[in-house]
Amino acid sequence: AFEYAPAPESRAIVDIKPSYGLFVNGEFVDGHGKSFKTISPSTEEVLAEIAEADEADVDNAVKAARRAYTRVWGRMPGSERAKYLFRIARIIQERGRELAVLESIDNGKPIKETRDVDIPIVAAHFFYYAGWADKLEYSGYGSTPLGVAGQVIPWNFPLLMLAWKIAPALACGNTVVLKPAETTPLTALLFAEICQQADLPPGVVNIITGAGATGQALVGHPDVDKVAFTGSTAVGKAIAKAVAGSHKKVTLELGGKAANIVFDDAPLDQAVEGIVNGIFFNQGHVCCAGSRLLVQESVADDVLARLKRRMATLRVGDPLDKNTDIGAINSAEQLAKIRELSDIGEAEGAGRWSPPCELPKHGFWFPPTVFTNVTQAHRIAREEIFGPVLSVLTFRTPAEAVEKANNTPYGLSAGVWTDKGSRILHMANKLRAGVVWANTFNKFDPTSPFGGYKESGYGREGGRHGLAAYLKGGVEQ
Ligand code: TXE
Repeated sequence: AFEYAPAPESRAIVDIKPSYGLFVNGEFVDGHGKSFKTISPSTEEVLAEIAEADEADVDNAVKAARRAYTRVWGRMPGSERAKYLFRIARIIQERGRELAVLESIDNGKPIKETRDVDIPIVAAHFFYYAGWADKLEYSGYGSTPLGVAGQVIPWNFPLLMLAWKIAPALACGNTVVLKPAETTPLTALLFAEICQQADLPPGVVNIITGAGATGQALVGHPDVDKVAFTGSTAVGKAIAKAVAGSHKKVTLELGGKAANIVFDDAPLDQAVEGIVNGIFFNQGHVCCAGSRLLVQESVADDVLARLKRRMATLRVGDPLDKNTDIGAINSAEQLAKIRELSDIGEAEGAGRWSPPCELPKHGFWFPPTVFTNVTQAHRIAREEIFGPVLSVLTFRTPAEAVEKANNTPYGLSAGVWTDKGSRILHMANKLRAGVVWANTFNKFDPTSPFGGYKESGYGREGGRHGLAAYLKGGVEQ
């Protein structure tokens, strides 16, 4: 059992209002539709009542974005747009603590991640793309924006996914209507306030809240020129079908089942840290999570023993406690999915292990879990669990590692742990994954493109390549 220190990050620094409207044309307005509640997954308390945008609300937001594009943003010199993006980046830094606490409360992820990872990278994205705004002629994709972007994002990195979507869109001269996920709307709504604080012209950024139907209305709106989606593969396919044949340009960032491959010459303690980071970071709610450990047979027992020792030190609990490693699972639905797939793993004959772990009484929790003796036929080796659950498979030769790593419908990321530089290059060439990390994992940087192969989607976000999605001359990769 763990002893918890009282949460030192005080909730007092965030101001959660009882209810929120939609952010359209620079101000908060009431929606025509219904409303829904957002709850804290670590306590199950209701945080706020959120407007659910209907088709008329979506239409208003798209109209506001179109007006702002035609009259202001689409004709503003890049050097002027850059000033707004730099201003937003600086306000994010200034209000970083507030954003981090709010994100941890609404999403359930540990404060040390929101404070040290999510929010700094959010600011870094705005700084990075601010730098591109007046240099687009060097992008290789021209400098003509597309128009209005409709963006739908998931709940696992609410503010970071917002930054990945909004920063490049604005830098290129597009205006935006963005829909955050229904379980994590609060930081996007605080970002709307930041847009006001930065004096961003009304309508350049519009935030509309709601569930799948709102997202569907947004991506289907005839006056949206660009659709950017991050979420499940099933919804990504539905969106691709819905926009097929239209003028809309689409980028999709979908699921993953990444292999984290450990060779016998790897520095094993370092590799174990990478395995832990790969699957337990953000409760495993990560599209590029290293959810399949492929370990070379000769070191498998050793690596597993070290991994279990390390897992026993992970602290699960209050997201606002700075010592917490694993926070709350984002929703009851996601918890049910993780439980179901884990039970299937056990029923299919894999060996299940978690360290002794006393979970809080309220909220949604799942202990760090490892499955051994997993075969490629097992569902836990094939399907995205999106939780703190690792499936371990072994291999003998590099060729076998490649074959197993690529044996998945996905292709978002992979990790290679070895002391041999030539092996890293060999593996990186053979792995069908958009990102291959070498002797590290889950490293994100605004200068690096990110995106998938196969059912992990298409298009790239981040870096120079991330501009392609928002410029007329860019083609999907
Ligand atoms: O995703 P959805 P869910 C995977 C992960 C997870 C599973 C289900 O395996 O367990 O998906 O999660 C909006 N048209 N990922 O159900 O439904 C929705 O409101 C337009 C991986 O939460 O895809 C939300 O804003 N939009 C992933 C967003 O889509 C629609 C991150 C994502 O929700 C829509 C999240 C529709 N028809 C889940 N239906 C990753 N790649 O990181 C829903 N939405």
